[in-house]
Amino acid sequence: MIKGITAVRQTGAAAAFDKLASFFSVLGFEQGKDWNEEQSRGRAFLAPLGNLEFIDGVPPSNADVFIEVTSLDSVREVADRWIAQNAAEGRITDTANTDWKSRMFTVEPVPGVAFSFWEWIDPLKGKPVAIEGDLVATGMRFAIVVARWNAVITDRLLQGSLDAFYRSGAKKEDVEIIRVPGAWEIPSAARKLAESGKFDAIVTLGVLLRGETAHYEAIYNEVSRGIGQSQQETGVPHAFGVLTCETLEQALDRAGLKAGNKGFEAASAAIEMVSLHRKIGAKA
Ligand code: DLZ
Repeated sequence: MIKGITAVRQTGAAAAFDKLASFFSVLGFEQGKDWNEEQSRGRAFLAPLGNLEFIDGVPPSNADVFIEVTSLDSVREVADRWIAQNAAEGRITDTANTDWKSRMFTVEPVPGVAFSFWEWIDPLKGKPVAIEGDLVATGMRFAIVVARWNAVITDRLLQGSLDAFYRSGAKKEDVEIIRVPGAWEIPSAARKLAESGKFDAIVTLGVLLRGETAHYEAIYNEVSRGIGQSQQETGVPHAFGVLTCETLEQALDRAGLKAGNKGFEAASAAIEMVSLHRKIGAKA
């Protein structure tokens, strides 16, 4: 019968609401449904697991929300950068060991609203035994191949990708943008860039509209096959950000309106895959 638990924080002021929303977005939380009523508005952030715990004894920090993560140092890097760029008044503690075999830091993106982030020190405790890429793009080089066809959409996808790269620490000079006429031309440009050896990953962005594209299936199959083949044969990760939609409205929704921004998601996948390749390479 019990369905879920929601921890609600009253932010007090619109500026604090916006700051907290921005902070939780950059950390990579999945966004839930926004709501807007006459008296109040809300923004939800989701985590795969949630539980309610009562503590009898000394609380581990002044936070009343504890967020377990699998890469505390990466989260800390993102949090430090966000505070430096957005909140001079924000506070963050040192990362320190706790008395329950874990490491933790506490951050106040807005003074008085504290969140503690922690991870198990014992890798077998709480954390799946898996190698995973991080979302830190510092020191990575990317190429974005973007189709001009349906530019009203692809420009938004491009902005989403750039947003993801820069927010994750990539430098402007390490992100190259390459424009091609249409989706059909994406694979050949992507292949050339991947073979150049100058990029750690390629992001491909385009839009195919079924209603307006003759031989839609044939074009889509060829574009996706070509991008996949380039990835497999060069070994360079290629993120797939080619939308296939019935209508322009549907495409707009996926380019930042209602259903996230697929350009942002593709760039995030590219960062994660570069990080993963490096980790696998270091282990081998
Ligand atoms: C020709 C065409 C059509 C009909 N539709 C699209 C589309 O929906 N999305 C897209 O990115 N490109 C389209 N194109 C252009 C082709 O991808 C290609 O650029 C031209 O056929 C020139 O080779």
